[in-house]
Amino acid sequence: MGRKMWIFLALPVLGALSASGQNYVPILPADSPTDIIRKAAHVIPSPRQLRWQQLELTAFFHFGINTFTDREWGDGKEDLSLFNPTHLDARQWVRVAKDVGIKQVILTAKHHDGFCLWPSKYTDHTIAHTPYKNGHGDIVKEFADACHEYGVGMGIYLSPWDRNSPAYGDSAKYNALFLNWLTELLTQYGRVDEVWFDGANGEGPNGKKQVYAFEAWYHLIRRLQPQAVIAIMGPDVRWVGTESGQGRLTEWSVLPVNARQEESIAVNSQKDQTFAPLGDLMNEDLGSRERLMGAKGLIWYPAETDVSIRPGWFYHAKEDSLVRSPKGLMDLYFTSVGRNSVLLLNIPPDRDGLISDADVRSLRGWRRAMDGTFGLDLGEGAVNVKTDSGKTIEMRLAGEKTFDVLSLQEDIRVGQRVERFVWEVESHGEWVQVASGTTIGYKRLLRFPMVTAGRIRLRILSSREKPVISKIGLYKMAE
Ligand code: FUL
Repeated sequence: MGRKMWIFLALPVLGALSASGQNYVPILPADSPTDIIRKAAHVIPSPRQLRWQQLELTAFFHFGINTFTDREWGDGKEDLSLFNPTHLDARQWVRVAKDVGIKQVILTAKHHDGFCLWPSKYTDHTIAHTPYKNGHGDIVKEFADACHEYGVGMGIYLSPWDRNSPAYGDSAKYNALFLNWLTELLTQYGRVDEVWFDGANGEGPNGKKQVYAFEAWYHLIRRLQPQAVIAIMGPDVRWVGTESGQGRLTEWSVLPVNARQEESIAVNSQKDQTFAPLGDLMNEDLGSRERLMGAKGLIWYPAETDVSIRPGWFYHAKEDSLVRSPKGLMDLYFTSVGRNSVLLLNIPPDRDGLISDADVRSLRGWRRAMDGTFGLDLGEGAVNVKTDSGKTIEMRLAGEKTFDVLSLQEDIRVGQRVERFVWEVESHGEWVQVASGTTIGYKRLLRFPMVTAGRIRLRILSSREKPVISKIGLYKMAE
């Protein structure tokens, strides 16, 4: 369930400029393939995208009427008297997340069933009509206050698809309502760092045809919470294309832009712009040289890997034994953050309104494994013995070291450039290849059978302009 729908309409809005690179760059008819690749090498994240990428770990809290009906998608006809989390403690949710190293959390303020976790003035289908705190509760507020108290980024998920609202399908009316909801969420709860628009829509062939006013939504968000990234059906953060937790081995953050936006560029030049990329985001290849050649422009559009700690997105008691293990969570880290993506891990609160023990245990085990693995960088104290025009980086370690994990990072503030590399260690006077890969981007993690060596080297076999590696780390997996 939950395959995102990709109807890319017009998505104007942002675009940070810096001295050397741009968040968006047009491709002109006269540009040669070499020009295009040079341009691609200089597309860079906006400040809000950079901040988001550096978080690495973020979380989702799926919580709502589905928690009480044991469903994944509600139909909007739920009896709201069922909603009564008696021990709800949003501070516990945020603490659990923070303790495991998660830097930003997103709450499903309204899922597809239309139930609002805050007492919106614009619909009756809200928490105000539940037994929770006798109708005086506001879970968005409890959540936001906890985020701000603990210094964890706060994000809002607001489902465009709405199975409850009578306005849904009356495009103008629903879009106005949606703007009202957004305004409430963006003005009543302090700083917001991410707004998540789900592409999922289960309307069948005879369903309601709602045309979303994305541009108006984006402009409102930029005006009210300019630091917030807009994810998925949005310009700043792209869905990785699967809910399995497996990012691509070749993951480019620089993608072709939808051609249609050329007009907007002209009209809005000098303004904050944003564009959606062309095509199917589930495709294996989104940013290869071949892909870029046909583009009308290039944008920075990085991947977010959303995945649940349980089989479902909402809490179901029957899934208590199916919570991902610490090892499973570690694997997710490697296949998301380790593949140039941010991890968005869903941890759904239960009917009491708490993250359940099973999830907490697993998360703690994962944290221990993370600390045990990444707490000590065996590359510390290494001396750079050769850097040949950025293409070969050779280092002498501070003694012989034994390791089985390599972490590579590009300085994405200047762009994403590496296309292919090999990783070698010196053994008995000879260079032996232990790993290889394609893209690096913000971070690339590689695992390989344990090796012991005193000299190591990274050889970049192919790149777009001069690669800029910002960090090489060596680690040994914790037991
Ligand atoms: C999907 C939705 O349909 C799921 O219920 C969940 O919210 C997931 C994160 O996105 O598209």
